[in-house]
Amino acid sequence: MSIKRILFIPDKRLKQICAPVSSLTKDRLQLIDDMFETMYDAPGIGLAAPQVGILENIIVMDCAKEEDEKPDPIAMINPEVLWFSEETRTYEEGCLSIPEYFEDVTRPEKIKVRYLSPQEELIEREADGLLATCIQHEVDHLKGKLFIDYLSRLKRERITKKFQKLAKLEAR
Ligand code: K1U
Ligand code: ZN
Repeated sequence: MSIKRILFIPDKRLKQICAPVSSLTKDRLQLIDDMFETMYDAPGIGLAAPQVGILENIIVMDCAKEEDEKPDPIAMINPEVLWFSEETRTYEEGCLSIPEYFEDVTRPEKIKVRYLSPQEELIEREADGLLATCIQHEVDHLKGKLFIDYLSRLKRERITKKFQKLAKLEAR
């Protein structure tokens, strides 16, 4: 297993549309293990493959946040959100590709998602609360969409400029 480098905005790979996974090879199963290790190390509650530079439809998450909660690792391959509830929920989201920046985002409270598990089972399940928020955040990553795309243009431009400056300093 290995910890991968997480890409930060304005890396162009974070704005690309990812490709469906056609087969679960040994390399892809290894990637899933590495994504879990990278997510737990960060730490975070989710991670999408493009955040580690792989433009494929793979996400991992573990929304068991409390110390006394049992870990609940979930990997989804080719996830598709089939249904969104009308009720919404607002949560202060963060993103490992935009470190130390948090803002409220309102999304559907409940969803139904279909995906392939690493064991190649086709799974359909409903999710609510933090898990539903996290799945939507991660599925957005696969479409090149970031949580800052839900914010006002002013807020989005401000945070993007900050990270553009940091990237320029690092490239020197
Ligand atoms: O996809 C990512 O960038 C990971 C992101 C997932 C996420 C957070 C909040 C709402 C929806 C999706 C994170 O994990 S940011 C870090 C974070 O939220 C966290 C870190 C440590 C403990 C608890 C939460
Ligand atoms: Zn994110």
